[in-house]
Amino acid sequence: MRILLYNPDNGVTRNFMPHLWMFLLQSLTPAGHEVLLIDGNAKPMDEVQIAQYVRDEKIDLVGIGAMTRMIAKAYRIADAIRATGVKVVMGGPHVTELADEALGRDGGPRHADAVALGEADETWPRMVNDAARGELKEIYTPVDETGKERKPSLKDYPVIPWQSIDLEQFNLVPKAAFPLLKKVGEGWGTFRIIPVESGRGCPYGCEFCTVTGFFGDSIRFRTNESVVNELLLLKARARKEEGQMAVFFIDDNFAINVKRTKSLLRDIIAAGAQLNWVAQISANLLRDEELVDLIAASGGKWVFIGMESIDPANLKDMNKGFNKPGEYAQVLERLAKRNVYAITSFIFGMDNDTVGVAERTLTQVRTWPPGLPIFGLLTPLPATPLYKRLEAAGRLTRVKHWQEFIPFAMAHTPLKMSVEEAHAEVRYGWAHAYSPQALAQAVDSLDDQPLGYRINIFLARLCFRGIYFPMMGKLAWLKVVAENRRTIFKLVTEAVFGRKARRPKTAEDEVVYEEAAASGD
Ligand code: B12
Ligand code: SF4
Repeated sequence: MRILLYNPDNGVTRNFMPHLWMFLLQSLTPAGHEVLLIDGNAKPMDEVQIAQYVRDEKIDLVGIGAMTRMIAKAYRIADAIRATGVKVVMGGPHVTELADEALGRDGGPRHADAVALGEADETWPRMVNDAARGELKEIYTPVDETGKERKPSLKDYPVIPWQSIDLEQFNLVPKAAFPLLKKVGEGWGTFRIIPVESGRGCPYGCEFCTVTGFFGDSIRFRTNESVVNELLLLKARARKEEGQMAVFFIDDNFAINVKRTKSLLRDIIAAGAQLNWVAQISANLLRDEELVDLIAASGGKWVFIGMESIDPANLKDMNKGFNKPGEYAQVLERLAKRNVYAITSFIFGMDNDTVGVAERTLTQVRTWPPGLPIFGLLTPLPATPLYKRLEAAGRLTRVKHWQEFIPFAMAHTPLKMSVEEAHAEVRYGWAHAYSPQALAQAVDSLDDQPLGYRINIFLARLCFRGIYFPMMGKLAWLKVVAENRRTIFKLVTEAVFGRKARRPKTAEDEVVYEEAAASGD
């Protein structure tokens, strides 16, 4: 069969990296079938285009995966494909929780011929074989011989052939940025961020999160050797294509077992498998100095920290009392000392939030080393404890909010603010953290870092801005470039003419500065 795996875009932002499930299922597909991949973030298609593609490419089976946020688009695409007579199977967190919706068993229209519940590493090959024989069933559940749910072990993780996979659609270097990036150094023809998992599962059970329910509260790890080999493959590819390759360890909590993480990082260093990497790690686990040393030495550049709130009462409500706002600054300083920075994620619209929460949060953020703050609204995702609590209390205002997806819009009313006030707080957060002034400050505060580093921070900030402010078209980008022209001019001037002597920070520096200025250095 010719199989197409498709991941829809969310219509608002473009993801900066491809989705792992597609490469994983491609690698797990039984021999004898050809698998094509389309990520709507990189190759946007509407319903008409995808139906045409399926006909032109003579596709026999389509697999679609989607988070709740993209499910409405996923269903529209699935409907268009099914109308051509081709079967559609769906998987991922949303249809796992609401299989009846996808199968049209809840009174609504049917969108999928079959769904894979939960992790599909072991069920996908069965689905493909059944589809090839024309015997596709409706529901595939990962169970053992006795019918008990079985989570796949990651001990025999497949080798994803990164050396040969077509990654053309996933190059992040925009052509317009070439001249600037060339100045930063050789090897910027491509820039890819590749998802790699080293383990699955998280026992913490935060109230709003799908993960503990979906992947389970017991944690499974790949072997160090298999992760290291994957990094070596990626490194070799980057060298071959004279490009940049970074890795996003998509584990929900990369350091959930600190001993294991340290041993993995040591093995990465020993094998010379370092690539620049990003990972999600909760703040409580970053108290360990040795861990942070190893993060930096193994290539760690950014850590995504789900801070959620600076209010301990909110954190307690969300079952995330292990986050201690009092130690956030210390944790970020510890990282920054090793040139590792943080993507700090906040949620507004929690029950103890009141008007002004965005400014109160930003006041703290401004005292921290520069990072990438992101702001979202508390969203009741299907089957989470949060959803169940709000539903039981009759507080959901849009019970099936995913069917009519609106970015950054609440689906329930918080206790101490109106919905509109919560929306305004998020807008305030983004507008003030990503204003041209804030971007310039972030670049200036890293004045003692190499130029390439500061350009990276600046570009990362520009891209992150696009999570909230639509930046999909050329016009939107031009506007942003115009607004930030001073910072761009400064960085470009430095790239072309070299760096001016820096402004002194201490009396001792002042002498050096004056001498440098006198010598024209
Ligand atoms: C990496 C990641 C991201 C990346 C983007 C995705 C990417 N390019 O990889 C980033 C950081 C951008 C991101 C953003 C967001 N994310 Co996210 N993300 C993840 C994360 C950590 C890993 C995803 C992953 O690769 N997992 C590993 C793979 C192997 O698992 P999987 O994708 O589930 O696939 C398996 C099965 O589901 C199944 N499967 C999946 N698809 C298909 C398709 C078919 C046909 C079949 C048969 C099977 C199948 O088979 C796979 C193998 O077992 C997950 C949590 C998690 N651990 O999964 C959250 C998660 C998916 N994200 C989540 C959320 C909520 C978001 C945001 C909305 C957060 C926000 N408030 O802004 C945004 C929205 C992004 C957008 N574009 O709109 C939720 C989704 C819950 C839900 N019900 O939809 C999750 C589960 C985390 C959570 N806290 O609950 N995310
Ligand atoms: S720590 Fe992260 S992955 Fe684990 S339950 Fe909480 S939000 Fe989800």
